[in-house]
Amino acid sequence: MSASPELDHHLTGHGHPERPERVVAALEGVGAAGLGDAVVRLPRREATRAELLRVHDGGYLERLEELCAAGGGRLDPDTVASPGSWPTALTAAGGALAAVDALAEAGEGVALVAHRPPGHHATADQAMGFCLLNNVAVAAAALVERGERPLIVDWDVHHGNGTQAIFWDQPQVLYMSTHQWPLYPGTGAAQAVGGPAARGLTVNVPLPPGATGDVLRYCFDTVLAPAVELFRPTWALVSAGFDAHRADPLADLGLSAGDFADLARFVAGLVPAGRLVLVLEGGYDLPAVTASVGSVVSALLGGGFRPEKPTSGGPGRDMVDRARQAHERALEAAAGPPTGW
Ligand code: OKP
Ligand code: ZN
Repeated sequence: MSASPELDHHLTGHGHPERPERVVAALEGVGAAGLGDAVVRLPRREATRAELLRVHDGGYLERLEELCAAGGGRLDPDTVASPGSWPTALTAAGGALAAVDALAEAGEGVALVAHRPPGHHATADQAMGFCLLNNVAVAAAALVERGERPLIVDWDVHHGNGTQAIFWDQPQVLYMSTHQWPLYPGTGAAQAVGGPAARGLTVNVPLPPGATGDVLRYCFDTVLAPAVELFRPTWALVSAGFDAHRADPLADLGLSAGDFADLARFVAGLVPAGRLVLVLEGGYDLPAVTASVGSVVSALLGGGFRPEKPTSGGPGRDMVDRARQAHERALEAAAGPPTGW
């Protein structure tokens, strides 16, 4: 696990949902799972400039660092930087890198990266949607550099437009997102399937308000699993937002902590043991974050913490079917499988 709430100096201002207490809530979940010595805390480290440059524009990094050094400021209507945001963001991206390194070294285990700010809306050269640096993309790019083929599963309730844009035409990365539709940021239509060199390696599954865990499980079974069978990822990274939880104040999906546990176990089964990293994205109801993180780590490490039952009965299977059809058409239309398939 990588987390350092005591060194979190990214201040978003009174009333902002993306607040330091979120990481404390996530850590409480790990504690509630009662796994004891099975959980180790990785040493904190910052991402280097070279590691960030694999996905971010150099000029953007300089502007962001300077803005923070000059006292901070507003980057978009709901994205702010404070003086401490730069080192805190470097530590969040560094946490994702440290998790990859630690698992590669150990050859076993799973990693949870619980830092802020989140990352999946950050593009190569733009902060937005509470995100400054794209933590999961930085980790995926490090894996690609090592010749790996990462799968990114983004179950945050918002579409990860930044991650999608960064790997849009990159045949070594498979990106799949489930997200409420319509909702911020407005990207992630099922018809968005990747660039010419990576057609079908972006998989978007927009879902209606009220969708429950069974709809997500159906999606993972019928859309994610077939894509994974073709792509054969060597690692899995999860953009693990917990704002698809039914209690979240920013969105209207109907998941429970138990659903996130099921999804995590499903993703773990898609890659070899010791190759799964969960990176915290959103999640704004603190008790829901605690219950969800606790359930996920417990499910992955064989504990019995399961405070909320899985859910079912909500709408959205038809949208899953449509997304699967869009993905199948993308593969048929590609003039042959792109490199990487
Ligand atoms: C970040 B993450 C527009 C509201 C925009 C931004 C939400 C960012 C979510 N009027 N809100 O994906 O959880
Ligand atoms: Zn979100």
